[in-house]
Amino acid sequence: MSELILLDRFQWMARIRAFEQACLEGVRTREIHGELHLAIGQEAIAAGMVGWMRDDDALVSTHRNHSHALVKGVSPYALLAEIFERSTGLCGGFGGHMHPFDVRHRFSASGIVGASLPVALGHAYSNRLSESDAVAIAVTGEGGANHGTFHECMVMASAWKLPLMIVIENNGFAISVKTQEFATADVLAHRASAYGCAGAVVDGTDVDAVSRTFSALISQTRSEMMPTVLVASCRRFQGHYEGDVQAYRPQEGDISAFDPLVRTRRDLMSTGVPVEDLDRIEKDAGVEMQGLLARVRSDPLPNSVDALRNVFAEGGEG
Ligand SMILES: Cc1ncc(C[n+]2csc(CCOP(=O)(O)OP(=O)(O)O)c2C)c(N)n1
Repeated sequence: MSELILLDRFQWMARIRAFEQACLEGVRTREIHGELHLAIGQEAIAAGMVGWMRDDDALVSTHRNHSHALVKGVSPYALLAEIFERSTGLCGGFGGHMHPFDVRHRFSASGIVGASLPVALGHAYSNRLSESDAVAIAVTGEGGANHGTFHECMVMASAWKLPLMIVIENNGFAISVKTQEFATADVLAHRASAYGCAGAVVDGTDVDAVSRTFSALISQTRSEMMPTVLVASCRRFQGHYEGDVQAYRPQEGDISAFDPLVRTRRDLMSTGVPVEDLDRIEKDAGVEMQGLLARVRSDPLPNSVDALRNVFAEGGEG
């Protein structure tokens, strides 16, 4: 594990955004079916985690999962192919964008809100049983943090001293429900103290702050074998899903002040990084993801004959 410099984190954010933009294209062309949930505006949270997770740490995410998959080491090509429903995808094109599953990188996600928590809890329990000091990270939205699973997992993880870290991405809305209608970021973090655990709040648009806070909490989870909760607040730039008309959303005007890429760009320029270098990083990220998209588009779709494979356990009796 190593400390990345801010420029590296800028590059990660640029790659995540370019990946999301490549997905956006698939909605416009109707190559992607069903709901697509993007994390444009939320890139600093995933990019701040880079360098602090070990290969044997598990990361379990939500319906809005692409950024987390990428920073956990999932191949962007296999992920994009999965989202574009190709047989070369991570799950052969049958999982789709909400259910990527990568055993090798200990990454998975679920479209069931609140489901990342018990799955991560299972990883944490398994780590404890095998006397490993690997950590399990559950990402959830602030809406998901209102589920019973959040509290049930905190009860069990604190009672059994399990290395579970919960990252709450507080993007302001759970579909159309404003966070401020039920909690503040502080209230969400204080929930950890009800279980005798540490909780922290961070500005999720400040990649450097996310990195520092995430690093401290994951180290604490690992060394103390106790759950922790990190609340990272940011803005969701897109609708809940692509196609959401967002009638519930007030006119927010210029939201570039909340754009983590704009903010990091400004910070880097103030330290003397030339604008051309930053432009090149963003351009290269776009070229990389458009290159993957071209590859994915020429890949075959899954064969319908395989639709029922890997659905039921095979080889059992009757
Ligand atoms: C158990 C369950 N209930 C409801 C839904 C429908 N649903 C999908 S996303 C979502 C809101 C999630 O909000 P939040 O956890 O804040 O995540 P965000 O979308 O803001 O990233 C809901 C209610 C679901 N997928 N699963």
